[in-house]
Amino acid sequence: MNMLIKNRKYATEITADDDGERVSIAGWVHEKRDLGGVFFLIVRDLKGVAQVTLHKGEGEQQELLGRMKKVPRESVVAIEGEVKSEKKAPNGYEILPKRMEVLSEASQVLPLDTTGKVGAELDTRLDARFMDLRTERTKQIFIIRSRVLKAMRDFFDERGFIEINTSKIVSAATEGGTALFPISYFEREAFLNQSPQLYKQMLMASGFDRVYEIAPIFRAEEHDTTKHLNEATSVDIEVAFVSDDEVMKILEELIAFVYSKVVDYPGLAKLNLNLEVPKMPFRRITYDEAIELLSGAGEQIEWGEDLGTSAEHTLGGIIGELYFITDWPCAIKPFYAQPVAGDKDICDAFDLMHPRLELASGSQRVHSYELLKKNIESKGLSADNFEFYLDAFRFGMPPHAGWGLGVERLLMSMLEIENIREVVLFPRDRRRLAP
Ligand code: AMO
Repeated sequence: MNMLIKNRKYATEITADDDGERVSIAGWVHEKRDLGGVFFLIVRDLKGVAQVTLHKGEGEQQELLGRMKKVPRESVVAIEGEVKSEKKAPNGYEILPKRMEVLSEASQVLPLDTTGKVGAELDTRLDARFMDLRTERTKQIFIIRSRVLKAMRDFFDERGFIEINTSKIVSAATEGGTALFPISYFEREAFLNQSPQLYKQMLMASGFDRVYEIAPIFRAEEHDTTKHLNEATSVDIEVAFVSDDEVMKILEELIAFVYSKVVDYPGLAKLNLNLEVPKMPFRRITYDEAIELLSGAGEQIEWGEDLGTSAEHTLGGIIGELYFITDWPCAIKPFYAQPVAGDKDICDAFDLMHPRLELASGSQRVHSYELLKKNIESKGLSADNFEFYLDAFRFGMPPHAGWGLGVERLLMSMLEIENIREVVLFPRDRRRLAP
């Protein structure tokens, strides 16, 4: 192993207190500045940047100076040198170089400017995503994404949930309204799963009681919007022996917990954000109240009609914070949503809304075999395709409830990002299948 790399320190691990120490760093050539008597090479790594300062005119350093001038920006280098405290440099120190190794030379013409000084279109950034991830803002989005996912796992773990992984190759649809991606599965047709819905419910019949899954969902959405992906990440939970009210509480507690783990993260500064943990309980309005509010704002929705983007924005403008819409018409909710006691047209279903968009949806589930079978058929689906699922309701299925939350939707709303593609490493949309 190259000793320079083996002993490498991150830029932020070195301080002015190391004055006089011999160190080695490794990273990408971020910037080069030639200022008459001195030459600066700014080296960037995961944690930050280090200033390498070479004073010209020192005889034996001529060869090093020549190589530093020549090395293209974004090449990968390892540098060994002496630390010198320097108030004006990043992190309060500079490195006086003794040796430099070019580990990988970059081509001269870069697809993007990694210093953030020259902006680029999102498409250009996504085409060169590996390089876009070198920019501070993009990098921080994905570090925050990782913190959010860890916070979620910690949250569920503390509450006694079991993490599950269900199959993504399936034989039946779960969510009416969005199309499936067909795949060829030997001599049969199969699909990419739209949601772990059927499986997480079946596990309630197994006695697992509280499960969660964080995994991809696949939706063949034809439209190309700033809030839809064809491959998204969903956080799903299912809980037995509880009502929808309890899983709504778990949802708002999860959101508040996740925010609390992000608000004091220093990297947020790179996104110019001032985050606050949302106050609980979140406001709850019924579907009827929602259409009344909309009508007051001049937007007419027929009872039984779904709320489109315009209605979501109008309501968001009126309410201005996270809120739930409850008591939905069963006609626009999936077959597994349980009707409220005494009214077969309204379901114990809910959506969690951010003023800009829907974040999650869930419900109390039908746990009666007969009603579920009837609901499947009345939605125009064939009960035969759901036999494996229906079976789980014939041999002891407890009452249960759950929800699904879009990770990308949560992130984009939290970080005030307009386009959902920004929070996915390699997004899949109507046009994009690579990288
Ligand atoms: P639903 O279809 O509402 O519910 O999906 C749940 C959440 O997943 C996210 N989501 C998406 N995000 C980006 N692009 C998409 N194409 C996309 N589709 C969905 C949204 C949405 O609120 N089985 C139920 C959940 C349940 O009842 O447990 C379901 O999948 O944030």
